[in-house]
Amino acid sequence: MKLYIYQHCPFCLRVLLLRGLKKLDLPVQVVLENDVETPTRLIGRKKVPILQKADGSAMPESMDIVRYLDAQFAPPLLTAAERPALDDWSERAGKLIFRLAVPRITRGDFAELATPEARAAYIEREIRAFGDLDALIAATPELLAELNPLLTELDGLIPPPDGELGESDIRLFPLLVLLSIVKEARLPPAVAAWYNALLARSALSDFSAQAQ
Ligand SMILES: N[C@@H](CCC(=O)N[C@@H](CS)C(=O)NCC(=O)O)C(=O)O
Repeated sequence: MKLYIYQHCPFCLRVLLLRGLKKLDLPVQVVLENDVETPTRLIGRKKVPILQKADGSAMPESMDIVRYLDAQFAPPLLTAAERPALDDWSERAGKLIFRLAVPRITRGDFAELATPEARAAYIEREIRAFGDLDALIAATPELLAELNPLLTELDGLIPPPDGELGESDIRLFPLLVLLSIVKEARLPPAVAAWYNALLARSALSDFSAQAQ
């Protein structure tokens, strides 16, 4: 099996989190942002993550891959019930976190942006999705002022750091990884404890070393 990803991609981070937590021996290949051919050959369109299975078939969609891998490699890890309040938070805060993180990711050090052509393709894709990226950087204080009350709210919702995990945790974690590229962002204590415990257990690195 092989997993195709972009390092910055929050959907890919869902699968990377499960892979890390379950210590799966699953090779990872980073696809360049201007490589249309590889994902199209596998799933007929330019999207990651993609899991290439042992039989050569390819599976798209992060949560499908997460469920498949969790079922394939016993014991199952994602045994906690859905947490609707957490999913609702991820839905609301996600849009804000994307607007903070994406312009910084376009300037960041990620393997999928390793060539000038790949970075240019990514910048073009994100300008199509988010508009003027410099304007988003300039709006950092306003975006953080909107996000901080949401982070305080999350501090009251977050499960204990050593608790049972479920799909809601898998959806939330990548948003906090994205936020780690925002230098001024601060996690409240319970959120930080949960996040740092998952980082340590999964042996993943976040983007804080290149925070801007
Ligand atoms: N619903 C998909 C979304 C995956 C997705 O949007 N991936 C983005 C990267 S974050 C992508 O590959 N975009 C490529 C493009 O649109 O060119 C999933 O959960 O896997």
